[in-house]
Amino acid sequence: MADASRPSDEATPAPKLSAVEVAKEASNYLLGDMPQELVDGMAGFSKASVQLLKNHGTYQQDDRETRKKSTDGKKSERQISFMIRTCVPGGKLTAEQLLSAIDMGDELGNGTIRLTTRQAIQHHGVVKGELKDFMQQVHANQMTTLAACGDVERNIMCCPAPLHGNGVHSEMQAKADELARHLAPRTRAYYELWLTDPETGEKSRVAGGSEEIGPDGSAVVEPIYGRTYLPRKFKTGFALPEDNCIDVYTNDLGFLAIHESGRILGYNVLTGGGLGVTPSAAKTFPALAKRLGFVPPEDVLAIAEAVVKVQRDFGNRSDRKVARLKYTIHTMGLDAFRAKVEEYFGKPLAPCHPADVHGFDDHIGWHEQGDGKFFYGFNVENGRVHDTGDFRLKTALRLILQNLRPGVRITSHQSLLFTDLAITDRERIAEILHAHGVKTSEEVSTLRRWSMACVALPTCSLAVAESERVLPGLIDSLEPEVAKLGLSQEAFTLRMTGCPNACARPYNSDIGIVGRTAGKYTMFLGGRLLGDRLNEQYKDIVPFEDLCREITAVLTCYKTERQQAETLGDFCHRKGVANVRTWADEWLAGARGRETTAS
Ligand code: SRM
Ligand code: SF4
Repeated sequence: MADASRPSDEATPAPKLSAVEVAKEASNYLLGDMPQELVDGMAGFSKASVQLLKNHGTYQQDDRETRKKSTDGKKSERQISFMIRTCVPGGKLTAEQLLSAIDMGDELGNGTIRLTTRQAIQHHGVVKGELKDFMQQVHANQMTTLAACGDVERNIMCCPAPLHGNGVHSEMQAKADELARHLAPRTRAYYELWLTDPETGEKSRVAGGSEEIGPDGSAVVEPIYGRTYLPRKFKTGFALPEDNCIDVYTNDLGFLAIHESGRILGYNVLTGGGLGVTPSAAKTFPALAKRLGFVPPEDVLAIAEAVVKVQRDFGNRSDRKVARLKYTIHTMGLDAFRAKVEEYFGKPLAPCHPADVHGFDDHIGWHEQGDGKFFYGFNVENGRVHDTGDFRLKTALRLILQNLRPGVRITSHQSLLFTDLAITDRERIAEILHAHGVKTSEEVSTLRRWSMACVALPTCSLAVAESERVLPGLIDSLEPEVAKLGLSQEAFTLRMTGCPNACARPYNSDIGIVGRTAGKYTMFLGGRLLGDRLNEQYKDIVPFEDLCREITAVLTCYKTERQQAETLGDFCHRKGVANVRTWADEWLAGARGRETTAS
């Protein structure tokens, strides 16, 4: 593939590199001082290593609640531990791999695991002294944490449905796997650091070491990324027009599979999606990906590589707030960006196929696979697998995995699909779940099923408000209100995050609730299940205690004024968020009046 020259810096001096860029540059392909720091007896790593570690799939964190407990006026000592994210391309794994991940959570983590909004697995609470053991167990499990975080291609998402009827899903899933392998970093640092046997010095190779030889005769370590990798995280996803379950438009790079008669003709290439914002920096914004062009299946790897390389060479390396691909496109302009991608790609891009997303399926419940077997979409609230009191989801999952040995897939809604089942397994699964105080998906309300919350407190260092720990309670109070309105069967997305970074994708949902400050949230309305429209701010600084009433007011407005079969998001968008607010505020004032009269 022809590689165009990088931008010239002859005319203007290059802006100062960000500290993360400096650390990457000095790291010798992501190794840095980590080998020494790993065994220095300290609880954590240096600032530079903390940045490099992300590319190895781990974040240094501390329990923020323990931090707060200092009462003597002094700064409390931070209890450092690590969050570790394991890649699961397209969410596909085996029963053994998931069982092992659950065991590792018990043995080395905080006793839980978390299924993420990008179909991966997170562990929390691993201490530094056990990081290496953890990574070796992940490797023994034939998985990797390399590039689960960091300035590289992250876990590639793909519709996980095991539908074998016409071959389209399997073909797309195989393409996503191929691309994940193609874009995996080749550095040997990962196995130098984590997989070297301390006694024999023997290394188990995971992804490393390119065979490519450069013009000077030396091996090219990272043929795609180069020495300093990408300016920022990079995310890719694969979806189908009739099923955008992975929210393809929120990815830096999206592939929408265009198919006819059971054959994928090619992919519409979408670029520049990304949701995170910093409210104090007006230059930041959420964006949905833009339609760039169409490629046949055999060009997917080449076009992805071209887009990645353009971002590598033209993305902002001095200001990380505006370093994602969406800002590169915004700065260059879409046409200039497309021209540059075509230059790297080596040929012009065909225009996009007119097809676009028109459906969405979370794959929850029982479904035929098309090969005589069945799969069961099992709702895991906020992706957290735990045993707490009478609710023993972790134990129930263990039993299902051990007894039935199903295939497993993680959805981008933080839930699970058990695959390759017989219909006779239905009763057995329900029995196991009920015996452990867990509801089947069929018993979970539509409202809860379509909700998501990010991790937030106590582990996330960026959280300003609660999310995972409070959304279940909010839904408990909303469920009777929704039932009273006769909307229990209505599917709409309710997504909550503990800060504006948007890890549960609140900005294209029907109702987005985003942490603003402790106990207060910004509400957004007017996105939709299809994921192809950003929502708009509805109200700011709403106390958590008011959220139930505020949402009930919006739903009452929807119930009263909607047109037939109109979804909540479409209704809010058509009526206008300001008009919904006026209506809902009048209703709330009336409701308060009625309460006063009644008392
Ligand atoms: Fe995220 C940072 C958790 C999906 C946008 N995200 C974080 C960190 C690592 C906090 C940090 O930097 O210290 C969070 C770890 C908290 C913890 O204690 O576990 C975190 N993000 C998550 C997960 C686990 C949320 C979940 O509930 O599942 C998701 C892991 C996905 C994965 O498996 O790879 C997760 N994060 C997302 C998504 C959704 C998506 O990708 O589909 C987004 C919005 C899409 C996007 O990228 O724009 C997202 N996370 C961010 C951002 C904002 C990025 C930006 O461009 O502004 C940050 C902060 C940053 O990068 O500086 C962030
Ligand atoms: Fe943390 Fe914010 Fe992401 Fe939630 S949205 S996990 S609070 S960074």
